Amino acid sequence: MPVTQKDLMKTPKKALLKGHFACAGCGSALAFRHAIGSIADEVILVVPASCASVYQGSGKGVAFNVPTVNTAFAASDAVASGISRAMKKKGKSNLKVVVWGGDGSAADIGIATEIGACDRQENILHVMYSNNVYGNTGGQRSGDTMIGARTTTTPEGNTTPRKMVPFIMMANNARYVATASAAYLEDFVGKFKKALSLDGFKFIQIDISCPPNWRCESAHSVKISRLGVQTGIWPLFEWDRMTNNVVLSTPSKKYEVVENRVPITEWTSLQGRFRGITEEEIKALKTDTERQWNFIRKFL
Ligand SMILES: Cc1ncc(C[n+]2csc(CCOP(=O)(O)OP(=O)(O)O)c2C)c(N)n1
Ligand code: SF4
Ligand SMILES: [Mg+2]
Repeated sequence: MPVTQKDLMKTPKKALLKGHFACAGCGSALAFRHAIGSIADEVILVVPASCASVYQGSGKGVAFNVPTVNTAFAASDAVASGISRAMKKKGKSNLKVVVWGGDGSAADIGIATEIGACDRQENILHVMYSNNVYGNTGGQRSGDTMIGARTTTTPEGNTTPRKMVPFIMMANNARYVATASAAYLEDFVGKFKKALSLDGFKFIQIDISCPPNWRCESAHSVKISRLGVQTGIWPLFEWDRMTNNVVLSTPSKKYEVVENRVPITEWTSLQGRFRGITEEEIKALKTDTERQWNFIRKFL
């Protein structure tokens, strides 16, 4: 059943308490509150080194209101696999094991253990929240950084196409793969719940705005995420291994048609990370966006 705005307002339990350390306008914290809040009584969370290790708070004031295991960067899916197996042995298969980590671990440093867990069909859900950089350590380029983005390690603009992690997970036989956006939380929470209803390895990448690293206004956080979808930069879809079909999600349907898309410059102009972007870089960004869409079209 689709999740509605009303359901979001009634998120059963607060998973993220007052006093968390996330920046104002953090899309990851927003998504966390609704997704993890919707299953707060039945989740065990695994967090690789990331902003989430920090924004959970520390000491007596810890803001994560769910059982959480913090792991080394590359180990999260291995740790989650162990927990999932142990819970099954104890007869507690009702507990959902969720990895909540960034793009730095999911696209780069942790991808080996992630693919390993996928290959073994471990019963876990990996949520990759993507701010397109190593945010926690100062905003270095990750494998998921977009063309043209100025990061601390690509001050003149990133030149490499983004690594398309959802397609990597499809190719590695995940049970369920989806993309989501912090601007469309009903869609995200619906996919999150669907993923958790399935056995095996599930993967969701969620696009989240990150005001300090995207150098944008906190108040523009949701607007920028929405434009990410409307410009076609971030197509929302789900894929199920049983059908091998991609289903475009409602917010993205219209934007498969290039002529319907909002110009990319409406999205770049709100973000300091694209200040100084050239016509050539915009062209390359559009080409890379179309590369994603062409991949999706093969499965429609
Ligand atoms: C093996 C290893 N390399 C580097 C680090 C330092 N480190 C901690 S968090 C982090 C950035 C994580 O980036 P990402 O996964 O994208 O999450 P974000 O910080 O953006 O939320 C880095 C480089 C580390 N903890 N371990
Ligand atoms: S740096 Fe970005 S991802 Fe990290 S807490 Fe701040 S807004 Fe969120
Ligand atoms: Mg990141």
